[in-house]
Amino acid sequence: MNAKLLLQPSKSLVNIERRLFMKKTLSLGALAMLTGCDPTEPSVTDRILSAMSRWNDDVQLAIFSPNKLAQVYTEADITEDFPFNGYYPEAKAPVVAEEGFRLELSGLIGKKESWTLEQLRALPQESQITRHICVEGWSAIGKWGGVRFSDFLRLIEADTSAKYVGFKCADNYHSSIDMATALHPQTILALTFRDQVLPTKYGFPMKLRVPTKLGFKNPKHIMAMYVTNDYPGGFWEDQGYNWFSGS
Ligand SMILES: Nc1nc2c(c(=O)[nH]1)N[C@H]1C(S)=C(S)[C@@H](COP(=O)(O)O)O[C@H]1N2
Ligand SMILES: [Mo]
Repeated sequence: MNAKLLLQPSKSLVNIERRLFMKKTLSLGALAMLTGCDPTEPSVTDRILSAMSRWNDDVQLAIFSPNKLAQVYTEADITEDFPFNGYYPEAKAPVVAEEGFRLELSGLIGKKESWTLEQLRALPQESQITRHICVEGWSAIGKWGGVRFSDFLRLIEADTSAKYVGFKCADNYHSSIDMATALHPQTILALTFRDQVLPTKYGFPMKLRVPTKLGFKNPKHIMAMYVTNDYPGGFWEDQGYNWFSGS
């Protein structure tokens, strides 16, 4: 994906932004409904996103409602040939060996011991069928399974009063989310895609599935994570994409 410049928002989108602000509600689905447009249509997504990017991160954080759920779908809705995306072509996706793999933990975490995939698979698992929306103008419905992230954060005694959770990936990608989103019930440390071990292209060994955020805030190939109060940014975030990028 190219770090394309964000377009100027139209007047109507600015108004929508204002209306949403007053309603203290903003979800990707709601944006699509309010604009009356198909969020899968590229130019529309660009315009929605440009309006969202002007949104102040702190304001968004303040009005984020931690229990608002992203829409869930049925097995029949799952997109066949779910797209691959990365800042490189699919053939370059990093191949991480399960043998010897350990998820490394650091920062404001009580229990910093690393985790094997076996250990993560032994924790209670759940799955979700949700829509992934990419800033590049496509969306697709997928099914991911794994560990509810809030459960994991509590298990490792993360300081959940801290501001951010950051992720480092095998391909040098990185991203971060606010703690409210980390604790959202639909945020999961995904180990499977369509009930199979997460394939390389979709982020083996694991991906953070965050249905309340845009695709680029769903890091794949996670090798390490940390909890911090220092703003961590991210690969696309550092190139100008709105950090919050979600609902
Ligand atoms: N490690 C890593 N994670 C990443 C990316 C990437 O390039 N590297 N791209 C992001 C973007 S922009 C999108 S849209 C999704 C694509 O996920 P998919 O390949 O499962 O569709 O992964 C996100 N997470
Ligand atoms: Mo994306």
